[in-house]
Amino acid sequence: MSSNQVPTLHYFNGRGRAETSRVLLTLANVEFNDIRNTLPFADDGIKQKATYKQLPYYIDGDFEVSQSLAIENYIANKYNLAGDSLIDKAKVLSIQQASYDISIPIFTNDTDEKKDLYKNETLPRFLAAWEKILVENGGKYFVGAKLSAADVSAYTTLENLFAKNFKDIVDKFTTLTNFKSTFETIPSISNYLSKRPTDLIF
Ligand SMILES: N[C@@H](CCC(=O)N[C@@H](CS)C(=O)NCC(=O)O)C(=O)O
Repeated sequence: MSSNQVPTLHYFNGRGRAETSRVLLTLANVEFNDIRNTLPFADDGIKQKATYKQLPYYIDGDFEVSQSLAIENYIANKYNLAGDSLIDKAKVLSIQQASYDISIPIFTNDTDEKKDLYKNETLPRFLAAWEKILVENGGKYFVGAKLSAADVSAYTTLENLFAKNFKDIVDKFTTLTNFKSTFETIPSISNYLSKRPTDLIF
């Protein structure tokens, strides 16, 4: 692949809404330009190009797309990580969307009441559902019999939870914690994690 064919993922210097796409590309062994724009987001350059003037924004040859979940799905479909059947594709998307339901409140809950509800009710409910799905599917993969975008979304979400002081809650779900540890031993992932830039934001 010549350098001008390498896809480019524009985001900021943090995991945020781009990390799942970065990990998907890593798992698929796809070389990519990991562009980390500075904040405040200058009103020129990529901001002018991005559909909604927000990031992440993904460029693959002539194709350009906004919205993190659309980018994740494009990458997952292109590199056979989106599920092998119609039903598996729906199951993968269900985990991907649950990931956003889990992750977004970490950053947006702005009152003690909302934070308590999240910690005591919402998060345990979502994690219990994930534990059940994973156990019922054999404990190794969230969907089907091989790694998929569902596993990547679940991994990056669990990693966010560890980073944001919810490890004690995740630890109550042993299949999920084992899944996280095992995912980190995949050679391409372990290599990526060891070289990943330190987050400045998110
Ligand atoms: N729904 C969009 C949300 C994108 C979004 O809110 N991006 C933020 C960073 S997480 C951004 O570009 N902020 C800079 C700005 O709005 O100037 C997605 O998931 O991609």
